[in-house]
This record gives sequence, C-alpha cells and structure tokens, in this order.
Amino acid sequence: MSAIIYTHCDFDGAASAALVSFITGMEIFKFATPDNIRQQGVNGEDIVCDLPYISGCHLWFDHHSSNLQEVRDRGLNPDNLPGKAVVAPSAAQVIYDYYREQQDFPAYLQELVCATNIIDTMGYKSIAEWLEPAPWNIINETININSESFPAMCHHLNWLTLELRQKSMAEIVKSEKILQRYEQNLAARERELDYIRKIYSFLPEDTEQKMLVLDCSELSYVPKFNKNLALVVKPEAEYTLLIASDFNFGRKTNNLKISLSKNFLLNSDKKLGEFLEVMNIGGGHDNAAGGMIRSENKKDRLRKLHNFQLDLLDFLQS
Ligand SMILES: [Mn+2]
Repeated sequence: MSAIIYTHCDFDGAASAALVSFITGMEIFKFATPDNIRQQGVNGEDIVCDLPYISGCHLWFDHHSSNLQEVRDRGLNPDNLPGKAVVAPSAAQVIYDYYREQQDFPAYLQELVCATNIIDTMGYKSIAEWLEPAPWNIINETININSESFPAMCHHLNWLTLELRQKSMAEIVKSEKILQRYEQNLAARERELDYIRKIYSFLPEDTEQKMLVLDCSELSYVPKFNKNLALVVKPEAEYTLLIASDFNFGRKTNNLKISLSKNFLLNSDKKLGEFLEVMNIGGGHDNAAGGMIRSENKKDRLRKLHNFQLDLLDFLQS
C-alpha cells in the first residue's frame, strides 16, 4: 500500500502537501476538514499536515494551537510526537523549518511559504492588498467554488498541489484552468458584494457602527459567502455578525446560526470564541467564531436574537 499525505482542504493544506511531496516523493494526497479527518484511520507510513493529530501516523505537521491543546488533553506531549507541531503562521512554515535542517528548498517554494503565511493568517495590510490579483491570491481564489462539490474541489486541490510542488506561483497562474476558476469566483464576488450592500445593517444602539449585521434569516437556504467582503462595503466596521436560519432536512427550524468575525485589519484583544462559549452559544477562535441560538418558536427566536445582539454589542464596546 502506498503512503498517503492527509492534508487540510485549503491553501495551506495544498502548500504543505507540496512541500512534503517535494522532499519525500509521496504523491497520493487526501484532502480533509478537521472534522472528517478524525473519522479517518491512518497507516504507519502516512503523513498528516495542517490537521488534528491522528494516532499512528508516520509524521504530523501542524500549527493550530487548538490542535496542540487537544493533544495535551489526551495526555501527550506534542514535542515528543513524530514530525513537528508548533504555533506558527502556517503548517507550510512548520514543514519548511523541519526539513530545512537537512535540505534546502528552491526559491519558488520559499516564496510559497511566505505567501501561505499571509493567506492563512489573513495577514494583509489593507483590503486592496487582500483583493489584488497577485499570483497567490489568484490561486487561493480558485480553491472554493460555491457550486462545486467537495470531491470536485479535492480533485482541483490534487492538481494544484502537484503544480505547487514543481512550479512558481507566477507560472501556475498562466494556466487556463486557474484563469477560468478565478474568473468564476470574481463574478461570484460581485454578486456577494451586491447582496451585502442590499442587506447590511447596524443596530440602532450601535451608534459608532462597530458591528455590521448581515441578517439572512429570511432566506430559504443557507447563504455561502465570504463575510470579509463586508469590509469592502463598510471598511470602518470592526466586526461582522452573520445570521442565518438553521435547516433540518430542508425545513427551517426555529434556531438561528450565527457567525461572527473580526475585521482583519483591526488590532483588538477581544476573544470572540470565548465570548460565544461563555454565552453557551458556540465557540471558535479569537477572530472568528460561530454558534447557534436555539429557540422554541418565532417569538422566542426574535427575543433571544435581540438580547444576544445587545449582549454582543456591550461586549464589543467594553
Ligand atoms: Mn493552516
């Protein structure tokens, strides 16, 4: 049986797999989310990148503090596990540092690691820098296509990983496949912007317009869009709250899904994940978190949502 590289289904995941593949020659990639990798058993030769630790793998490379904590909670010391897992801007950076002790990487892979650090941390200095058609931004924009299935996305990621292993990003973006997908996503971005302009609001209590609200709960489906685009519409807003209905087998329930994110240009020590945990609604990271407001009926739902929004505003203003 051939050894597999299990990796996250995003830019950092593909870059990580490309680096490992460059060094080891391994060419079988399986893309996963942190949730579905936990259901996965791995082989003694397999390498896991940018995902939670799976017992029994050959090497584990990661940079998520939550995954490091999970390992410690299991009574293990991350430093003693095979591979390298430390808090870093990207898993690609961790892999680069691990192998560089034995072998040098070519310049195009060093450039890939620098780009991955920016993408994975949203480390852009401006909205313009985030949206500019730089090769790494173009490539990143080709990964998620809303109308595409998960297997189709993985098929693209597989191709992309092999490209990243052997070519510079400037070279890769010349391909027809990349341009087509990028244009498709640019068109989707315009539609999302139009939609955001139509629905965004601020609470009347939010006199400084700190928290932009995108209430999609009237829709009969869960909208998929990039919340960060709200910053193109209202760059001064510090936080974005997205509200959507919850569906069960296609039927709306009385619950509301909420997700909360911080303006990536803002320096603030507010911990959004902890706030949702304390409110008993959900959890997540400091800069992005999500959860569910559970209710019995419509009246209850509106009341709970309103109270939650006021509590949240208090927290953000404090
Ligand atoms: Mn990552």
